[in-house]
Amino acid sequence: MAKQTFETRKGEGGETHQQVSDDSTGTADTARLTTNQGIRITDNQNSLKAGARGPTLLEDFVLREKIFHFDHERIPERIVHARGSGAHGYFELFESLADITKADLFQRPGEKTPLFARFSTVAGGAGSVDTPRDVRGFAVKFYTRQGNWDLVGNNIPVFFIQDAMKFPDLVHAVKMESDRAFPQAGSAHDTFWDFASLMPESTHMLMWAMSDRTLPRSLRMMEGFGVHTFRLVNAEGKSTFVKFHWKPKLGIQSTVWDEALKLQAADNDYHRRDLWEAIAVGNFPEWELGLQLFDQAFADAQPYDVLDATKLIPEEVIPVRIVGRMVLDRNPDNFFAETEQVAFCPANIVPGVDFSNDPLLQGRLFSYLDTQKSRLGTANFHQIPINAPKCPVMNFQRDGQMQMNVPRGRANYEPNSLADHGEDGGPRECPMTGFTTSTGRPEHEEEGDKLRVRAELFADHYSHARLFWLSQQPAEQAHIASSFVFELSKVQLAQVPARMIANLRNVDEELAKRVAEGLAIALPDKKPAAREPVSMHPSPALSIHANMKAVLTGRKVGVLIADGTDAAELKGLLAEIEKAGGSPFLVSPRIGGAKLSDGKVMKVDGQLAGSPSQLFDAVAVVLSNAAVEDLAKQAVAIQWVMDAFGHLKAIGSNGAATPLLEKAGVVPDAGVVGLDTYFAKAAASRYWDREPRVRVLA
Ligand code: HDE
Repeated sequence: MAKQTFETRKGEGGETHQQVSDDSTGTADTARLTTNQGIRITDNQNSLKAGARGPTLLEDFVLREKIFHFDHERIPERIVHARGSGAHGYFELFESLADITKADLFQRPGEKTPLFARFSTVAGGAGSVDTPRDVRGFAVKFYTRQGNWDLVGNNIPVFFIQDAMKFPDLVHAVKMESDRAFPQAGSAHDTFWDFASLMPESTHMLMWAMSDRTLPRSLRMMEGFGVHTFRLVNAEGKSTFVKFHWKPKLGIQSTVWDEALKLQAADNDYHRRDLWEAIAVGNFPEWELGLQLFDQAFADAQPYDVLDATKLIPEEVIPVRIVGRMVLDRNPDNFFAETEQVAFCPANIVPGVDFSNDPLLQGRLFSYLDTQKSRLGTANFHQIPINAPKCPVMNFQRDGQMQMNVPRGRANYEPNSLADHGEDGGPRECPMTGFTTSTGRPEHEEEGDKLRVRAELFADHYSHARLFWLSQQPAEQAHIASSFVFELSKVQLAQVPARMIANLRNVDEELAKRVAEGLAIALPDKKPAAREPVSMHPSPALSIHANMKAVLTGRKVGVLIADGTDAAELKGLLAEIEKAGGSPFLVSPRIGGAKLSDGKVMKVDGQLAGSPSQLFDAVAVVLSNAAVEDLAKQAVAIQWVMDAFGHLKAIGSNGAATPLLEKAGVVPDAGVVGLDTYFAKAAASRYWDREPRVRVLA
């Protein structure tokens, strides 16, 4: 029998008892399996039975506790944004913003504030795929010295609706249909388009949703936006309107639709894996935080309302001022404890940041706190480590389910005079450093009668949708038109596609015509606009293609090899890819590797059948004459090359690989190159000019 002693340890959470063992095996105490009550378990393989073949006994508390806990492992998933991936990191300030805000994290250049970020899709359940056509959530929790600030945004700067009143309708419409429970994680179905076509205010967001913004190549390569207009407030109480932007260091990069569809089969966890692996190898994802700052006079002078979340302020009008950066440098230790239990709330702000009257934002201020209670089951969810502020939390809130703190003394009310009697009287309010709500002048002066109305300019539903359309390059416009065709072609309610196109005629006649032609239906009459659209200058900042970075950094190159591949040629290629910052991923017909020309076996990262080319940003095919004869007969190899070509990727190949390229229908263009030093440069781009040759777009 092991000798046991008990030691008392003072910990952060009070006093804990730690068992110290001294048994003959010398196994560390922490390696001993115990029940949740700390009882050591002798056998974790067999339940307790009355005889070897007898019934299991009810008294087996070890079994019952284990199964009981397992039964309750799942918690309600988020009603939206259920599928997500998160990481720890920090925010580093570049310049002091003391003149604009008193928020502590914006005072001292160079200072770092810890944070946790979570990215998500919106419509699908927690186990759904990573790459549907969907908006991406972009939520950041800053653990500042003044408390937690949550910037809970999306990868698109506008939203579908203007008023929180419509959110449950929007979400019901987009999620799987309630009688049949499909489709999962996709908007291409009746109820979504029925609703969207009846909501002209959603038109601008639909343009974004139908663009490649909803098909990000990587979570590391998408922008983030706070969406609403917020306020920054300085020490004098002066408030400045602000829109928050996150700019990815790797540039924006999207996939093409066919690629996104195939990715759903190739890797259900494509984005989650990509984020995890990048952080694990030290390629820390990074974004710059930018601000668009403006005042009431600017707001009043615009032909749209800055409180309307379906509108944006073009960067060409108010430039984005870069003030700091976010770096994600640590994967979660435990997905459930951190990524699943993290509870964001737009109402979590710090002194120096404040809300605007945006009616969508105002509704969110209620919703998130409410949802956390139902998801995490207790009003004490803020005590879970991932949600707990990293500054002192002191108040008279008490009790509730799963109370983790042990408040001392009897001061659970205020005012009290217990301190006069030598007892701890507890904390007090602080008029000087506490949070003060901005008076919101002059915006709030417009408050009048209580009315269920929308402000006048909210009725302009099309100007910004047109601005977005006109700011896209031709290939992007073709993708948008084709996405409308794809989505509407899945709709079975006869009246819906025509109703949607009637709306689109207000955005752009050409777009409406292309969608109608793609669906082979007559162009419907134009829907009368509630308010005539105004014309705005195109904004190149809204185009992905205009802002992509032709760099290989952070990108993956699939390299197909087989027995007989020339060792020197392969070595040179891998060195070139790595020199350019890319990560080669070796693929061969068999996972054990390929025997190269020098007789040595080259280990590979993936088997051909399990590593389709949509997993990569560019591909290279390095084969021997003997191997190509065999591979050119195999559908999997032909498809590998054909998809890379169809997805507009660079294809590098050696001479011996030519028969396979020919079989795959590859025709020469700027992206079809040899394996010389030019390959790494070519691999950093996509070849949009090729697209009309590989698919018909609307
Ligand atoms: Fe959310 N949203 N939302 N939302 N939202 C939630 O909160 C809601 C909106 C966003 O990674 C929920 O914890 C309402 C806009 C993100 O955990 C819920 C309205 C934007 C995330 C909720 C909106 C967002 C959520 C579900 C209209 C971009 C995931 C679970 C008034 C600015 C955060 C949860 C994470 C999550 C409500 C509109 C972004 C139900 C009522 C606009 C990124 O509370």
